[in-house]
Amino acid sequence: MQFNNANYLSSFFKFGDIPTTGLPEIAFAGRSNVGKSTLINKVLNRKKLVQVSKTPGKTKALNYFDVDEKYYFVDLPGFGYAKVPLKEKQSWGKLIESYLKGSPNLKGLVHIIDCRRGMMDADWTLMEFVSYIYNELGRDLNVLYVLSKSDKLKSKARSDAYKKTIQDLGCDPRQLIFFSALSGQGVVEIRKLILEILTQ
Ligand SMILES: Nc1nc2c(ncn2[C@@H]2O[C@H](COP(=O)(O)OP(=O)(O)O)[C@@H](O)[C@H]2O)c(=O)[nH]1
Ligand SMILES: [Mg+2]
Repeated sequence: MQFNNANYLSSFFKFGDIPTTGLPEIAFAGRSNVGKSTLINKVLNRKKLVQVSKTPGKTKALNYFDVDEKYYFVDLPGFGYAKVPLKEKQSWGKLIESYLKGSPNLKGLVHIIDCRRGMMDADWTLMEFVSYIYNELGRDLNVLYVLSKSDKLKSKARSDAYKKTIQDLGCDPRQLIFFSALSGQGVVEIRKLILEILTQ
């Protein structure tokens, strides 16, 4: 298996507190409750490394996980939760902006989308935010899109959701993967793609 030994490193609330080690890292982003923590646990083959929250919008920090002492997985704060106060949303934006701008070792982003909902406003905001920042930097960021909770849809609805999201994103079908923590759909493929991104 690709990732054998993962440990929680630390949670950072300020970009300036993150140590610079030079290890390649990959970040995970998505709306609150989309299944981000569940996905990270599954990819790392761990049950409870990342806390699966029943209260959406609770994680406000950049949570770092050390993987095999070779990579970092970064669980970004969830966004798009309506009940979060504006001030908190703004501080989310600032933290993510300084993180994206100031992390030369960031190799890619896994953007998780609920397959039942498809691209929502908050997902577009994230996408625009990322492309704006990387345009300014004059670089590209590898993005892997994951359609989460695929067990919640029957096969016809699932294939409709796939087609619709490919169309919305205008991305290569290889960039969009279904995932289910219940059935295990997609996990092997996602591990492989993450490793490719980290070692590019
Ligand atoms: N049916 C189903 N439920 C899931 C799946 N992934 C996550 N969940 C549930 O969705 C809720 C939110 O998951 P969590 O990983 O905490 O989402 P996060 O806020 O994006 O980190 C939890 O109740 C999970 O058990 C999945 O693949 N299938
Ligand atoms: Mg979470």
